[in-house]
Amino acid sequence: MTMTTQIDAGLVDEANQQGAAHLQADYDHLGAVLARRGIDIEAITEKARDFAVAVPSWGTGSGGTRFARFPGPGEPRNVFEKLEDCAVIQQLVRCTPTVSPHFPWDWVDDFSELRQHADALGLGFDAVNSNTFQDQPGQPLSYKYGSLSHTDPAVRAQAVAHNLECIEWGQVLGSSALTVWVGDGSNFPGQSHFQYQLERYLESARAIYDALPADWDMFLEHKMFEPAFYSTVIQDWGSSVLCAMELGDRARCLVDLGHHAPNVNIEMIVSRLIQFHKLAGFHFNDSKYGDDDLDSGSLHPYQQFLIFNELVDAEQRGQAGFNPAYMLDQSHNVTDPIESLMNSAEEVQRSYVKALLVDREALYAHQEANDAMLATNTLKAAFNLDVSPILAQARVLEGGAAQPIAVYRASGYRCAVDKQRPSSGQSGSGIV
Ligand code: LRH
Ligand code: MN
Repeated sequence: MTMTTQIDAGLVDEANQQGAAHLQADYDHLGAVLARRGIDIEAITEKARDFAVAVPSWGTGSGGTRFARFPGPGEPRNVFEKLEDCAVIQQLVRCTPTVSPHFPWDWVDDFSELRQHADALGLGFDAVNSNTFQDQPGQPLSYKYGSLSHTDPAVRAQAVAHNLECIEWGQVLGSSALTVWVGDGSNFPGQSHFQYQLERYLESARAIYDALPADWDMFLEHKMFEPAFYSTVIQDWGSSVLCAMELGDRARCLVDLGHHAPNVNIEMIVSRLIQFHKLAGFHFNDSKYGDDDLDSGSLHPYQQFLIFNELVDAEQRGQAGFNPAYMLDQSHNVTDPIESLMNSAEEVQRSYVKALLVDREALYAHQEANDAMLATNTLKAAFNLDVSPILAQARVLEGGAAQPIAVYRASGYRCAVDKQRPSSGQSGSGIV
């Protein structure tokens, strides 16, 4: 089936042609630098071409906060249009072949039709996300006081039933994992009994786990706070890994970078989860204060690199049970979501490629010798390299754009969809 492209392929080729000589010069220069370090740039570029990170369907619209949401032009009005925007991202950056859907935001009455639409756009589906943190119109029981851990067994049963439905819809889409994030918690000391609440959560999570198809995994997503502001049932990786161990091998922990207190050593959490075969994957984003859902690598590129340093180390050590799912989870309040998602996918790919350039033998030797200075400088020697030529070359070799944002802007795609998609005019507030 020929894949429908959203942007005129001629425009992409023309732009790549214009920059080809400069890209080749930069690529050859970087190749010479890497060769001096005994690294074959072609081998690294091959790895970059295989790298993939999923796009969150909910990231294609303008995001907002509890104060306000300012819709941008040409917002997608349904999941079909969200997929068309995801296809633009994939056409230009070539490292986002899958989309992570969120239900019921992406609910449709015919999921095989949705799958066909994605197939035609050359897209697949990554982990599906359930939602028991909002009440839907006509929903019998409210999640105001929680969902999987609610004191009322009827509310818990309703939340479990929703998760089982998400699995059914995900199976039609060809997904093989369910991400479960619950906002359950409390706002006052004494409001909840911590142990009883977690026991109720585990009883519900068990019911979901036992209903998983044989080839499916369950991703538990921890979060320090919000919407609960005193305690959260799955508040940190400790609570998450204890529950994942309690449930079984196919329950693992998803690390959303923004769900940790400032300055938490996330790369060490990642190392722990890898060691105990409990790393599910990531929701990449960046943050300065809370769960800001800012663009990946926009504030803490070194932390993101250090996380990939742990991931590449595990990959190269052939760590058992290591196959993390990489996904973005961001809220685009002031930028064009397509531009932010393209940029963020590249920044995550950049962290991976830089981590591939770490001289691990030298690093291990410095660690064994307790030579802290040379050990940390071995990491910096990789991080300080500008790998942009490798990322651009990988995109061009995969049929994408050397300069995605420049081509996207030249295409006028946003103006075109703005005409096709009359705005809802609803500003309102909230993340989507
Ligand atoms: C919670 C979260 C979760 C999603 C939601 C959109 O903060 O990170 O992954 O369900 O954002
Ligand atoms: Mn998340």
